[in-house]
Amino acid sequence: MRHFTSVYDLPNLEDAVKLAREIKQNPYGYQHLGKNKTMVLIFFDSSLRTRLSTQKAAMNLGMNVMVLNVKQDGWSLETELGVVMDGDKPEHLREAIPVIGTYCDVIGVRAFARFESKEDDYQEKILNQFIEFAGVPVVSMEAATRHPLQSFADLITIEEFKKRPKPKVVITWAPHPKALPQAVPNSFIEWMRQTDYELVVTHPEGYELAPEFMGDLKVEYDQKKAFEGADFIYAKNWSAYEKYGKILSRDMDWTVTMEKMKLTNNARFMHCLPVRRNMIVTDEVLDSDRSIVVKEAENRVYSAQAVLKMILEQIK
Ligand code: SN0
Repeated sequence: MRHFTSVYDLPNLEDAVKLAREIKQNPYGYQHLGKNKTMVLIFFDSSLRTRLSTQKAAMNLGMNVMVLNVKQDGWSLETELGVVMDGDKPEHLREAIPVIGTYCDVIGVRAFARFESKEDDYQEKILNQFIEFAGVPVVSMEAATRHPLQSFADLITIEEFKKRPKPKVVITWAPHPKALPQAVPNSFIEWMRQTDYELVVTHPEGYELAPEFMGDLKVEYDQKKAFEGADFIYAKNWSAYEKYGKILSRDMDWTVTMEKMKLTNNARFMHCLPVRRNMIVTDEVLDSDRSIVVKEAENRVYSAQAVLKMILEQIK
């Protein structure tokens, strides 16, 4: 594996989950791989878990890590090709990316959907410039359309907590005050569709996700029906794909409550975090033993470490 931007980059999904779980038992077993290797983490957007867990993963592998928060610390970067740079952005990605590439062996990059153009976001304009110009492997730490390190951690977590071989996994939309990207649900669905789990997607009308992620999956528009017999409830807000980036509903009837959790098969509650309490999910659910959001976040270290191990083995 050279770059990691989606589930399709993994040589084998089952082996990858096995590797991550093995690394969790023995996190320092591959320190020789990262000796004298450097990772740069570039953030165009905020982060807590991704920054710390990816850095921890790299350090567990013996790597050195440098972090750049573009908005706070770097030059404002121009991302459009062919423009006259007479505005407020002094540097172009076209130079910045290959320069960063000369300072490190692996680049991690976070660049959310910008909601200026659906085409630009869904063509992954920024991530693909990194892949084209970096000269070193690139790891997506949430791009415009996917968040693969999160989905990988989600899958590890479900494998750890599942009580039957083919659990029913439900991803539900929930209300939020801001317009959020579709990256987390897109990616979660993409990964879950690679398993033999029963996957159900539920959301209000108008929140249909891109066909390239949904495939032949049918939406269950009745949230309560979707919850029946579920083993995992994965909540997430996203903005509309069709009416791109729009908020069509703030309907608090979609908030995950303990009453709804009672419709499930003692389901565990999952969310990628950060989570808006009493918008997405009630305090009661989050503070109960149904919630595994912290265990899920912990697994971010091991998804990142499995990915970095596979990449380091290729660049040795
Ligand atoms: C991001 C998202 O893609 O939804 C990152 C999730 C891992 N979430 C947010 O930006 C939440 C911001 C907020 O205001 O709650």
